Amino acid sequence: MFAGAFILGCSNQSTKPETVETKESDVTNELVFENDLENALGGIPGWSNEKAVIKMPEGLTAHSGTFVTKIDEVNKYSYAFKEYFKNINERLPKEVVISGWVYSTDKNPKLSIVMDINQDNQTIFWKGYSLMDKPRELNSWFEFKTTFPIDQPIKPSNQIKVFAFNADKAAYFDDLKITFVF
Ligand SMILES: [Ca+2]
Repeated sequence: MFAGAFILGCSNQSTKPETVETKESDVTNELVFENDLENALGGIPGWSNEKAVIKMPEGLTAHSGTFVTKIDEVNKYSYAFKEYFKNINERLPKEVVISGWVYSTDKNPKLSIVMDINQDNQTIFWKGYSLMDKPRELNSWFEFKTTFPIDQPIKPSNQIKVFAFNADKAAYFDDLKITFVF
């Protein structure tokens, strides 16, 4: 669509500014936070729980670089995206798209991605996405992606947390991506 508009713009100068405006409004409709975990231990605004960040154990390969976030039956919560809506954007999101890569050494039937929306740490609502609800290959990286609609009223003062949770045995996550759609 953009390519077509661009060709039109070349033959007719007056259409050019319109094309640019459309493109910009498309882009500002989304805000993306990506994290490959490589710099997580140094502290990144909007992300927390650095104690769940490790170097991928010897003999295993991280999805990117060397750092990942690990959960198991003892350390239940992964490295997390945690931020107030007012710090993310002046508008409130309509949906949140969460994607990344997961590596599980065992079946981990309850392994999930959770989005928790809270006010002063009191959950207003939360949504979960089960990562192992279909047969998955163990000991290899696979990509996940889920979209959580914001289908209940939220306020700028609410906080959103996104994290992985509920592993009975080790599970590793890497290259997390949180996309806010406005
Ligand atoms: Ca990494």
